[in-house]
Amino acid sequence: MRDYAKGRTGGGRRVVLGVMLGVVALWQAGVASASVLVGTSAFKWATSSQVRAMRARDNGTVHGKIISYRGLVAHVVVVVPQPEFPFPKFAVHHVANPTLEFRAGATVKFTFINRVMGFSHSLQITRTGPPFPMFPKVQPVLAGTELSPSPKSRKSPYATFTWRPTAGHYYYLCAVPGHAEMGMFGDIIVK
Ligand SMILES: [Cu+2]
Repeated sequence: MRDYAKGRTGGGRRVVLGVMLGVVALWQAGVASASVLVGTSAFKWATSSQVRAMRARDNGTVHGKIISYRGLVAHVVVVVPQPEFPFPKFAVHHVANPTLEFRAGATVKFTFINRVMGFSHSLQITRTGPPFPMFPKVQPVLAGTELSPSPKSRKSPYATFTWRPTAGHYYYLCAVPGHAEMGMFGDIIVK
């Protein structure tokens, strides 16, 4: 980390950026190998028409920024949409970072799809709320995915997992460094 400090004072912004990217790469490698989440399936690949079909299965109802799932089986399709700039975000029914409402005891089936070329994202559920630091400490993660690959050959990576929540206030967020810090998260209300 000495190079990092030197780069800061010496005006070597490239050194700082290089070190930061290196740290992120190491962190991603560590996450990929060290933490296997219960209920997480490996990422698979979907064409655009398959993504449309998956999105059509979401059975939530939109009320402004809230999406409510009243049934005992909730199908939630969370997409990281293009374009993601200026800040990365999630979208459900094209609502950015919505509040998700579920019934306690429901079976909640998440599908997470990353549509952003060249970038990795994840979807994790935790009891820890904002503000999130650059490296969010959100253990234990209650459910979620590993870091996704980025889309390739016109196909988007997607992963599914199932969560059976008890009543409470939860959060979903992206665990890629800096993303939750920049607002890539939302509330989950279970009652
Ligand atoms: Cu992200």
